[in-house]
Amino acid sequence: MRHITIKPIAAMTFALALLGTGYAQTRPAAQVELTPEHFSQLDRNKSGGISKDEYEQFMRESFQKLDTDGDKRLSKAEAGVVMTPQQFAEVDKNGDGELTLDEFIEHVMRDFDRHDYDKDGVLQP
Ligand SMILES: [Ca+2]
Ligand SMILES: [Ca+2]
Ligand SMILES: [Ca+2]
Repeated sequence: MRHITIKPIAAMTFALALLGTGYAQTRPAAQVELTPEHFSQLDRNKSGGISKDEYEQFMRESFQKLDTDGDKRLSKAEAGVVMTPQQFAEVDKNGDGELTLDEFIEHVMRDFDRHDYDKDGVLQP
């Protein structure tokens, strides 16, 4: 399968796990690659790029899917489906052992910015 040449975006792998890609029980999240199918699920308006809005929207939905008990926080167990304990610690800014939506979004949007090399607010394949 042809892979789009976006560098694997660390935080995006959290979300890709939720797209049901035969994910990471067997391999680390960092090795999940962005396939054209993933890309098109993120590129909702089919503009050929993933805008910040599209990315954030997708991540908010991902957070809700991960939050299986619906308390608006991700416990280590909930987040453990898609991230390693080390990643969890990075996202958990205040170190209280749970991820709020704010912590999660802040982390993933910083990741977006880091990969938006030309700083136009859109990730292109
Ligand atoms: Ca788009
Ligand atoms: Ca929860
Ligand atoms: Ca926290």
